[in-house]
Order: sequence, then C-alpha cells, then structure tokens
Amino acid sequence: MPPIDRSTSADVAVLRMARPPVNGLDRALRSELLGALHAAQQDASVRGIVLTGGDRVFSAGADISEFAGGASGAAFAEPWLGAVCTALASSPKPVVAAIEGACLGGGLELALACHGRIAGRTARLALPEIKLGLLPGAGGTQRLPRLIGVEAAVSMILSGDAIDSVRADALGLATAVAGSVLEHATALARRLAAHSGSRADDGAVATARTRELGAAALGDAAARLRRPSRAQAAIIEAVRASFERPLEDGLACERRLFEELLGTAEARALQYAFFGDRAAGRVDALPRDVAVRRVSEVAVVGAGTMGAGIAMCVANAGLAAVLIDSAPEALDRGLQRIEQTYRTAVQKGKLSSGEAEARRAAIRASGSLEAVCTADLVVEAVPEALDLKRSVFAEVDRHAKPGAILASNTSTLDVGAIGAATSRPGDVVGLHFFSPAHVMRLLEVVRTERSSDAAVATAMAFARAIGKVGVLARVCDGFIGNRMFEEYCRQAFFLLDEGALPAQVDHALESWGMAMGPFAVLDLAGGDIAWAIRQRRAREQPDQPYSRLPDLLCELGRFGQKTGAGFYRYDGGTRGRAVDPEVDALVVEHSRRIGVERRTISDDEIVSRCVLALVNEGARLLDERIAQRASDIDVVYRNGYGFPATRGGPMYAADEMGLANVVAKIARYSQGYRGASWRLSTLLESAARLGQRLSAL
Ligand code: T1G
Repeated sequence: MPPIDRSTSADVAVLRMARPPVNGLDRALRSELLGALHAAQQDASVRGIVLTGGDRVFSAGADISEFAGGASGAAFAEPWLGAVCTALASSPKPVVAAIEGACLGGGLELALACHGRIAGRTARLALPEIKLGLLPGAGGTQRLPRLIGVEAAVSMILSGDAIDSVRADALGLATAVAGSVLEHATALARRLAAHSGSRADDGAVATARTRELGAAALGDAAARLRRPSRAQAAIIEAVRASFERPLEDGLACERRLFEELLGTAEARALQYAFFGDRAAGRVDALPRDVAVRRVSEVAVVGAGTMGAGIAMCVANAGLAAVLIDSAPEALDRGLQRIEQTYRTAVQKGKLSSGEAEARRAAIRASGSLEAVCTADLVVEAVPEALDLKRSVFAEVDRHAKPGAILASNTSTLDVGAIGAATSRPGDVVGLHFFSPAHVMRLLEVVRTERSSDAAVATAMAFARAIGKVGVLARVCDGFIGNRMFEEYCRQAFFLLDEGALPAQVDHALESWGMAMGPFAVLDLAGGDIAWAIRQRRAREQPDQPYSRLPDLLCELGRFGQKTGAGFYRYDGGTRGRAVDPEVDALVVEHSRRIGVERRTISDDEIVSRCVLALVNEGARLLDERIAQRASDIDVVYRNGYGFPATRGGPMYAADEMGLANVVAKIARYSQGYRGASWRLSTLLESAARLGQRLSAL
C-alpha cells in the first residue's frame, strides 16, 4: 500500500497516511504527503482536502530513528517536516485533519498546520518531544500557543502528556465529535472552502495584551521548573518567540533550538531508552508462531502488600482477579488495602468513582486455593521462603486447570526449584513485580530451564496487557535487577566502612541522577528483607566479602520506614528522612572496630564505585545470558530502580564514560579496600579491548 492512500468524496480529496506501524513521518511519507497535497491543490475538481491516518494511530510523529544523524541526518532531509507543515498552512484550499487514535509530536504539528481539526472519541493528542530530550521542531511551539493560548500550550508542551478529544475541544485545539471524523472533516472542509481565503497561519503579530499574558504565563511556567533541563529551557525560549516575534522568525528560532537539542547527550540517551523499552518485549528465542494463551482471569495467592498490588494491576487492565489467602485477617487487610488505594485515587481525581467501583468489583476474594480452578494464570505472592512456595505450588497444581500458567512473584529464589514441586514445570515462570506493584512499570519475567515457549510468550503478553514493561530473565539469584543492586549496595556499605556517611552517599548519587540513594531505598524496602537475604548468602557464599554494618542496624531493630528508623530517622506523617546522629556514630565506631582508618571520600568516587558495580555485574549477567541483551538491563534500571533515563541506563552510561576508563577504574578498585569483591567481567574487558559499545551487545 502506498504511504498515502488518496480518495475523493465528491469535491473533497481525502489523503490517508498509511505507513505501518504508526505513520512515522519518515522521509518517504513526508515526500508522498507533500506530493499528494500538491496534486490535490492542482486538481480543479477539488475544493477542500482532508488529512487523516489510521483508526489506532493518526501519526506517531517524526521517525525517531532518523534522529541518529543529528542536524545533518535524515530528519532534515527535504522535504523536512517543518516544510510540509508550512505547505499545509499556506494551502490555498482548506485542509482539515480528521483524527482518531494517537496524534503525537510531528503528527499533531501536521494537524496544527491544517485549517481545522476534528477529533474522535479515541483521539489522543500530545507533543511528547520533551520525553525525548527535544522540543516540538515543526511548528508546535509557534502554532499551539496561537491556537490555545500560551498558558495551556506551554503546560502541554512541558508535560508531554496526552489529552483526549473532550479536553482538546475545551481548549479550542480541535472539534470533538462522537461519530465519523471523516464525515465531519469533509463537511468542515466544504464549509471552509465556501469562505475561501481562510488561512491556518495568521501571520498577525501578537497584540500587546497577548504579549503581556504570554510573558506572565511563561514566567509562571519557568518558576515552576526548579533546575530546567536544556529541553525545558529551549521550550520556554521557543514559546516566548511565538508571541514576541513574527511567525517566520519564531519557526526559525524553534528549528535552531531543535537542531541544538538533537545533538545533546540527554536526547541521545532518551532515544536509546525509547527503543530499548520496546525491544525488551521481543524474546529472540521464541518461534514466531508460538501459541500465546488467553488470560482473562488471574488468581493471586497471598493477600499481602504485593498480592493486593498485583490484584489491582489485573483489575486495572480490565481483567478478572481472585485474591486468595487462607488467613481471613490477612485477606481482609488485603481487601482493605485495595479499597483504600482506589478511594485515594478517586479523591485525587485519578479515577472516577464509577471506574474505581468497576475495578473493585473485578476482584473477588477467597480463603481457599481451590479458587484457582478457573484462572488462566496463577500468581503466587506468599512470603519469600522456598519451602513455603514449593508447598503452595504443589497445592495449586492440584486445583489449577490444564494449560494455566503458574507464576511466582519471588524476587530472588530459584523458580526452577519452585516449579519442580508441580506436575507441570513447563507452565511455570517467574513474574517478579516491583513494589508498589500497581505503580512500578517493571516486570521481570523469569524463564526456567523447563519453562515452555508458550508459557514465556503468554507471560510476556500478560506483561503488555497490564501495561508493564516486561523484561525476560533466566534464573539466577536476584535475576537481573536485584543481583546488580546487591553489588551496588555492597560498594555503598564499603564506602561507609572507609569514611563516608549514609547521607553523603545518597546525596552524591541523587545529585548524579538516581531517584533515591541506596540507603533511602533500603529504608523504604525494609531492612529486614535484605537482612534475611544476607544471612542466606553468608551461608551459601561464605567467601563473598560484605560489610556487617546493615546487620548491626537490623540487630537494633532499625528496619527503616516501617520501624520509624533505619539508616535515617522518619517522623510518622511526612515519611521525610532525617539524618540520625546515632547512625553516624555507629558507622564511625564500626570503622574503628574493624580497624579501618576513615578517610575523606569524594562524591565522584562514591558515584563511580556504585555505578561501576552496576555496570560490572550487568556485564557478568549478559555474559551468563541471564539477560537477553544489554538494553534490557538498562530497561530494568530505568523502570525499576530509578536510574536516570537521561543517562540511558548502566550499560549505556558505561559506554558514555568510555569502557577503557571503566575497566581501568575497576582494576584500581579491585586493589583497594575489600577489592576481592570486584570480579571484573570478561565480557566488559573484551568489549573495551575490541572498542565495542556495551549497550549494543
Ligand atoms: N518513530 C519511530 N518508530 C516508532 C515511533 C516513532 N515516532 N513510534 C513508534 N515507533 C515504533 C516502535 O519502536 C515499535 O517498533 C512500533 O513503532 C510500535 O510502537 C519534529 C521531533 C504511537 C502510542 O514520541 O508513543 O515528532 O518495536 O510498541 O504500544 O516535533 O509508539 O515494533 O520495531 O510503542 O501501539 C514524537 C512515540 C516523535 C511517539 C503506539 N512521537 N510512539 O504505541 O506501539 S519526535 C513520540 C508512541 C517528533 C517533531 C518531533 C507509541 C504509540 P517495533 P509501540 P504501541
């Protein structure tokens, strides 16, 4: 099918973008669109033109893969998108956009350059360029403020979030219709043609009042940006030009800023992240015709925090859930937790009361494991003890229907050993949710040596169905995320032994971009959980050096937020953390007791030691084929551990640091305090030697 499907409705030409999968505005589509527009303009029988796309996607905007070449790349190959928009806006015959589905970025900029916009019930309109470290580069920062006002426009561009047709209508961005967008758009094109001479781009210069309102709105928007990123600052500058300068000048300013941003490290990292999040859903080893089983009912065994969260994930996706717990009080607590979460969501305006009620109604409860008998998928979320999980799986196996997938939410245990307790190990996988399960996007899908292709494919499809980023991992202790996090924390504790304090370590890493420092994370997760894992590890790996410091805190009952004190002290209300002099004194005393002379440690060393611990362990995981690809590891860290997306992920960040530098630093650290903990990855070493990019492996 040609990229532009042209048809006519009497005296109106309909140009339908038809470039799978998302009408990405690559050079071919831009060229075809411009050609079709010119042909319609030359056609004397045509009085008006309608531009439309598919039912699910109008257009996903510029083809992000064209950005790799920067300002001299395919993104600016003629006709570049800005030129196509200008051709639409200056068309002597009116052009009306008929929008259903996603209308994003350059796709919305095409629509903005039209003389009118009709948006249907499924339309979602956004300028999400900020999420790629960019700004709208084909007229969005100039035409949107002229259409809906500076305040609404700058808010929409800075957030990058989508609005529906009702909101678009209220803003004056489009006309919302319930019926056929094509019919309404065709009628509008005819009406506009009857009033020939109307132009989309009124080159009029803004009035003094408009300039005054615009400046005030921009000032407010800028004041809300604590430390503006380059893209945010560029958006403020470009939108300011929309009311301070003529359109042509504003468009030129926008293009200059767009070209500058294309070349930034942040934009490149965010584009890497965009494609990485999508590549993670692909399982290379699966045959293309693998049978994905239907999942419409999910049984969740264990009504604790995780179980209740998982049940909400299921209900939020419109599937049926049954929450099972043999302890009535535990089941009640789980149901109350769900009730409270939905009530809070309604109070905050995130859900309507009707939506909350429908989701609550999708979750039924039971005290008996026999209730798994109708489920297509069973997710076990009982306490982290192998014997308990094995006995639960054996019981589930007796009641679950043939073909049901049996999944464990374990965060570290051997899913193969759990599956061996059943008669159907081929149907057993791990589904490692991250707390809070109904919020965190990451889901580690764990394949055992005996998991069938169908079970893996069904689990990955389920991850997509509930809106998670599913990443495949093979079995090892901690899978991908927690195994790397273990090495990250090991270095963080050693840094305390050697001279740092918890607040310095956390501040250094948070300043570098981590959402939370390691000690704040451990306090949030609960020190008792990590303590139990350390005790198991000490039995299983007695030769692996680690600091006793966290054990000392746990022996004092300081488990973190749940006990009001951990590495920090917490007051009940705000959950804000406060430095606790008792802990700092304990750290200093511990160094004395182990005979380590404390030294001043720089923030740079803190960041380097902790981040390179992630890099090294990630490379070891890759070498052991626990992770399919390096970009999957970065997907795990961006979506589950607060790693800054503007740095891509540990693997990508190592490339940006230079692998030779990374290897040299690790070699130096391995000669330092408790250096035996650094087992340099041979894959990392060879990639450095061969000049490869780690994130491309
Ligand atoms: N460019 C290139 N490829 C894209 C793409 C894009 N804009 N959008 C999607 N894809 C690919 C994606 O990689 C995947 O490929 C396939 O399409 C399906 O995507 C000048 C500068 C539209 C809501 O940020 O939000 O315009 O893995 O799995 O879940 O001002 O894709 O199959 O090989 O996400 O149905 C701004 C990004 C661009 C929108 C569909 N636009 N896309 O979601 O499918 S910058 C965006 C999306 C710009 C101008 C600026 C979503 C979607 P593969 P998918 P989906």
